Amino acid sequence: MSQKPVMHSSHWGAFHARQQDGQLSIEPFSGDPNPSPLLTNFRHALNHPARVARPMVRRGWLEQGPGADQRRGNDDYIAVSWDEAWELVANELSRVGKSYGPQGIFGGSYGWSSAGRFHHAQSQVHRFLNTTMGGYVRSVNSYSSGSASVLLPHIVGDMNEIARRGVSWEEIAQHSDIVLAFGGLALKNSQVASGGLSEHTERGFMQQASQRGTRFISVSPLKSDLPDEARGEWLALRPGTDAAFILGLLAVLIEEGLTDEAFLARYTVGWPQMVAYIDGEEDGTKRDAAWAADICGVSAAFITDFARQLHGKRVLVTVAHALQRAEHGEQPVWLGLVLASALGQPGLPGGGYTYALGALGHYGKHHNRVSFPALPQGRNGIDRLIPVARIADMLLNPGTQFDYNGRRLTYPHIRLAYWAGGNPFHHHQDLARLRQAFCQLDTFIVHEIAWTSTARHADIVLPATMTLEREDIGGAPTDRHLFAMQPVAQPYAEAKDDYAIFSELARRLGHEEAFTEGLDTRGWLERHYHQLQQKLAAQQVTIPAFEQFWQQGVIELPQLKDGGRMINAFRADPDAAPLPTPSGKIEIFSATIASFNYENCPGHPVWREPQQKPDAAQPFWLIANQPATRLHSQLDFGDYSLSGKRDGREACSLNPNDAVALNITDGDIIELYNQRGHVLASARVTDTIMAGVVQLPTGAWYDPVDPTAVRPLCRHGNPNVLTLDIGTSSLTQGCSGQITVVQVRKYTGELTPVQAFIPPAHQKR
Ligand code: PGD
Repeated sequence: MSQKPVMHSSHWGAFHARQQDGQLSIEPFSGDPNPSPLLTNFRHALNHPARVARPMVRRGWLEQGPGADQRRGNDDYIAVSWDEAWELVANELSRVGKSYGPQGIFGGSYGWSSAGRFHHAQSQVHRFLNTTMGGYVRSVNSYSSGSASVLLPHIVGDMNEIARRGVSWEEIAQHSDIVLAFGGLALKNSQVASGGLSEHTERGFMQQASQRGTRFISVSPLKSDLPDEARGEWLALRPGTDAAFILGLLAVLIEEGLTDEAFLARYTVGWPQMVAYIDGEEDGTKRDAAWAADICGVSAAFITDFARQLHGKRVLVTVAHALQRAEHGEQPVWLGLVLASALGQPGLPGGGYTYALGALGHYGKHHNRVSFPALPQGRNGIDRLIPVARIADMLLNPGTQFDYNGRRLTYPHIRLAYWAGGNPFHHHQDLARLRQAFCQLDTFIVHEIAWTSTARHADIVLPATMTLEREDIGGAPTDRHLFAMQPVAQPYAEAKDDYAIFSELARRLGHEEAFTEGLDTRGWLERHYHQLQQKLAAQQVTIPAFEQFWQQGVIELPQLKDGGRMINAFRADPDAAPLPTPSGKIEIFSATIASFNYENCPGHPVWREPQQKPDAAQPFWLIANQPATRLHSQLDFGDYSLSGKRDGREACSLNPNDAVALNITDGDIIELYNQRGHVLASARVTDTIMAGVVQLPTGAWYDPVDPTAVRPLCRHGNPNVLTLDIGTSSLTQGCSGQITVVQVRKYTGELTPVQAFIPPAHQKR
C-alpha cells in the first residue's frame, strides 16, 4: 500500500495517514482548528490482537446447530474458511426465511460503525436483507435521541430541524446573553459527528461568545460538562431533576409577572393548562420554587433569583441528549421549550430553544445545500418494528404487546439476528438481561472488526475490514467538506469489507444482481458522486470530476446559511409559516399526546418521580455518560482510550466527601453494584462532581468474570451492567441508560487482569 500520506476521515475528524515501516502516522486535516485527540486511537489499531482475523463459528452452534443456547458469551470458537462460513450463513438464512419469513429476522443492527457513507454497515445489512430475504424486522429511532426524536414532532417540529438547523454558533457568539445548557456543552461530545466532522469549532465559538459577555450556565452534576473556554457557571442539580427545576423557574416567572404573555398567546397552545398544573389546580400540589428546591437539592431563594436573572435577556435554552436518555426523559426536553417560550425567546437571533446543542458536532452548524446520497435500502416487504432500545424486551417476550407513540404493537418472534457496525453489549442496558435475550435466538450473526463483547456472543463472526483498509467517501449534511477516504493499509488477515461479504452471500442466495446492481465499491462511489454532481449542477454549482476529487482527497460543498429557518419564519408570520404541529404552534399542551392516555407522559409536561431513586441500599446516583477518550466503545484498545484507564480499568469519579465516608482514596479499586450486577473501576476522587453522585463513562468493553452469572461482575468498568432496561415512557420508549442508582465500596475480592482485548479461545477445524 502507498507510503504517501492519504486522505481519510472518521466520525471524530479528517486526517492524512501513512504507513511507514509498519507504523501508522496520522496528521489531522489542516483545515481543522481544533483536531480531536481521538485520532490517536487509530495508531496501533490496524494489527491489534483484538482484531478478528478469520471467520469463526461458536462451537455449540457448529456442533448442535441453531437453537436457544445458554453458552452464548461463554463458549469457544472454531475457525472456518470463508467458503464454509458463507455456506453456513446462506443455509441458515434460507432455513429461517423459508420457515418463518422476514418476521423471523431482526436486522435492526443499530450502531455507528465508521464514517464512510458507502460502507455504512447498518445500511449494508438493511439493503442485503431487503434484496435477498424480502425484508426484516426493523428498529426505529436511536439510542442517542430515542425520546426527543419522537416527542419534538408533536410539540414543535422535526428533531433535526431544531437541532441541526436551529440556532447557529455564529448567532450565539454574536447575540446570546445567556446560554442555559441543561446537560452542559462538553467538548468530548461535540468532537464527534456521524459521517465525519472536519472542523471542530465549538471551543472557538464559546471563547468568542464569552469574550463578548455571553453567560454560559451548565446545569449538570458534573463540572466537566462545560469547557473552561466558556468561562461559565456550574449549577449542580440532583441527577434527573431538571424538569422539576424548570417548573420551579416557571412558577417564579408566573408569580412575578415575568412571562411574555403576548408571545405565549400568539405562538403557543396550552399555556393555561401549564399554569394550572404549576398552580396545583389538578391535584392540589403547588409546583413552586420551594417544591422544586426539595427535589433538586438547591434552595428556593436560588431558584427565585435565577428565574429573575433570565427575564429581559436574550436567552438560549438547550437540553442535551443525555437528559432524555432517562426515565421520563421527555419532560426536560418539553419543559426547556416551555421555558424559552415563557421568556418569549423562540425565533430571536441567539435566543429561544435549540435541542442538544453541543451533544454532537452536527448541531449549531450550517447545512449543505444538497446531501451526499445514501446507499439505497431497497424495499422492506414487511412493516414490523420496535423502538431501538426495546431489543431485549422483544427477544424475551415474543407475542407480547407494547405501547409506542399512540400505537399498540406486538413483539415478533425473532429466530435470527444479523448485526454489523454496532455493539449492543456496549449500547444496551442491563447486560445480564441482554445476554439472556440473545440466548433465545436460533442464530446470531455478527460482522466485526474486533472481538467486542457482541462478537463474543455471536454464533458466526465474520471479520470485517476497518475503515483504514478500504475506500469510501466521508461527509455529513452539516460538514462543508467531502472527503475521498483512501485506503491506508491492506485488510487485516482474512478480513473483508461488509459489502464483499454480503455480495457473496447474495450470490449464494440467488440475488447477487439485486444486491450489487453489477457494481463494485468503486462503481458505487462513482455513482453516488455523480448523483451529487447532478444535484448540484441543477443549482448551478460545479464540482470537479470524480477522478480529480479522488486525487485531491477533499472538496468543498456549498452551504445554506439558514440557521433557525423554521422558527424564524414562524416568528415573523405564524399564519403564513405555521409549525408542523397539529395546531401550527408550539404545543405546551398536546391534544395528540393527551389522547394516548399515557400516565407516564400526559398531554403537558409534568414532573414524575422516577422508579429508581437513591435509598439506603443504593445511595448513589451513577451517571453512565459518553466517554471522553473514544467514540462509544470504538477502538477501546486504542492509545488515547487506554491513556484514560488506570491499570487497564476505567476510572470512576466520586466526590472527596463521599470518598472519605467510604474510606476510599484516589486510585483504589472500587466496586459499584446494585441488583443487576457489579462493576470494578479505579477511583478518581475529584471535586468536579457533586456529592452523592458517581460517574463511570460508557465504552469499556464488557469483561465479565463469569459471563453466565445472574449478577455478573465486570472487571473492566462497563456501567451498562448496572443500568436499568426500561423505556423512557409509553410515548417514546427511548433508552434510559444515562442514570441509575448504585452502592459503592472499596473492592477487596480477588483482582484478575482485564481480558477484554484477548480474543476468545479458538481452534482450527
Ligand atoms: P459503537 O461503539 O460505536 O457503539 O452504540 P454503538 O453500538 O453505535 O459500535 C460500533 C461498532 O461498529 C464497533 O464495535 C466497531 O468496531 C464496529 N465497526 C466499525 N466499523 C465497522 C465496519 O466497517 N464494519 C463492521 N461490521 N463493524 C464496524 C452507541 C450508543 O450507545 C449510542 S449512539 C448512544 S448515544 C448511547 N449512549 C449511552 C449512554 O450515554 N449511556 C449508557 N448507559 N448507554 C448508552 N448506550 C448508547
